[in-house]
Amino acid sequence: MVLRSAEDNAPGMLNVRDFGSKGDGITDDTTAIRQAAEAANQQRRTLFFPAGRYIVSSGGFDIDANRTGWWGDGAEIHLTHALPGGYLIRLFSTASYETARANNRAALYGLAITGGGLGPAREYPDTTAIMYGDDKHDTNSLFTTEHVSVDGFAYAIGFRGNVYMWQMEKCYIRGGRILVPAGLKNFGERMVVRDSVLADTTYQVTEFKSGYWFFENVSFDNIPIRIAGDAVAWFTGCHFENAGGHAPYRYLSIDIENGVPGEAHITSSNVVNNPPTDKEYWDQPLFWVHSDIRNDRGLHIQNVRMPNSNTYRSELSEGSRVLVGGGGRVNASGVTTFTQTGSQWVLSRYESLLVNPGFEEGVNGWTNTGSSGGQWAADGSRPRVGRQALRLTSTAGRIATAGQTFPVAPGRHVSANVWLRHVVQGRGALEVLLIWLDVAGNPIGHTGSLVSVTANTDWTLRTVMAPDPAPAGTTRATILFCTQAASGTVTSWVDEVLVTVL
Ligand SMILES: [Ca+2]
Repeated sequence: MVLRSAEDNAPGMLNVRDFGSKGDGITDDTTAIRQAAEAANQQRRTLFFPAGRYIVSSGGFDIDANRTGWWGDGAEIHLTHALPGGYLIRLFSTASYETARANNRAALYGLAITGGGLGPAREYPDTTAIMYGDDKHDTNSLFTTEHVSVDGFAYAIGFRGNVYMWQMEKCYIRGGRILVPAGLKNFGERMVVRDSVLADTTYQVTEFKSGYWFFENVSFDNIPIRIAGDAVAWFTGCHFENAGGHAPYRYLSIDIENGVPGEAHITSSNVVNNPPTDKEYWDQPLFWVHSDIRNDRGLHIQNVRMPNSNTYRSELSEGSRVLVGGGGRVNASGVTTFTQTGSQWVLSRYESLLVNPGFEEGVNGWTNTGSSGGQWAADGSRPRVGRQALRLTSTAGRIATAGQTFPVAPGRHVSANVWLRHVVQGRGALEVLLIWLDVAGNPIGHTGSLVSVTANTDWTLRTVMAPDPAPAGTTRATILFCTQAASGTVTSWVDEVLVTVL
């Protein structure tokens, strides 16, 4: 028995130092911790780790949360090398929520679990820091992990077999993916992550393939997330930052697994990017939804804010200023963007407010009422997308136009992505503008030219955004393409007109 001060020992707990562990950062404490953990399990008591750095050289510590738990007070448990295919700590329970009063306390508390260091080159490969559940017990419920940090493992958190009514609170998971396999038993009922930080997996994708996940007040920093199959995830009061930007890494991907698309709800949350550098321009939509658009699974976004500042920009590179890609189901409302740095968004490239936005049905849905002698036609000679584009042709003094009207309320911003091509034999311009309309359909102002193309230009994606929101009295707006020649002949092409009201 080692002499120690009374305050070292929390009431009712076994002290790991009573079994010979040193926690000095040098001594291998593996054997002492195993003996202490076995005694704690037999006596149904919590094992206490006083402050210190406990070195372990092997893993496979199994903790029955119904009988015992590990609590630390500024204690670090450091694994000295990788455990290929293995785990450091596994939590399971031999009693379910129906009988398990013991499970109501935290099974892991106040511990730092450390491995090889941060970054893929240092994290222990094929090694899981904390594994939850097993194949033997249908009773793996009410696990709580609290005030625990993990870093330095390829897999920070793993699940197997059966886990439900599980929660992780006030934890800091840095580096290392979270992997949730398909087919968790009990449907993965009520899996909660609260007031925590998941950070820096450097393009390693954290995956949820089953379970009902509730993330509340969680920061996801530099973490691409994939929700697939039976998994459903709710994100409330969360912060998504800088998940990856380059294909295929996105903030959040909804994917089909075993024929079933995942589902995610992002509510009252922030989405931010660090300022792009040369290497870090965002070239992909932030969210990607691969689902059947006819069912409700997919992505649901409500009250999401994308702030800009000198520190953060919601800005994508030329070529893809799109919030949601992939063609699946998207429901969105209350998405707020800030435009002071010129950032512009289209909500979803598959949710244009226009009829026939790609001219695949000729000019159906479009009008050319502002034309003055210019020609307009659907043209299959060189479409940007699909079989046809719109062609506007003008000679000196003539004007060719095409426009379409869509609903918009006062105070809303209109944003569009559009592909433009322009061939000038002489002198002339293609201009894009918005005309605001009142309830009677009369113009109550226009934006002036938002895009003006005067030089020969092959297909180019342009973002069109009114600098001011729709004025009072607006009920609809017309997006208008206008080609005008001062001399010679000017021909413009337009395709994929994707209009979003923000
Ligand atoms: Ca087309």
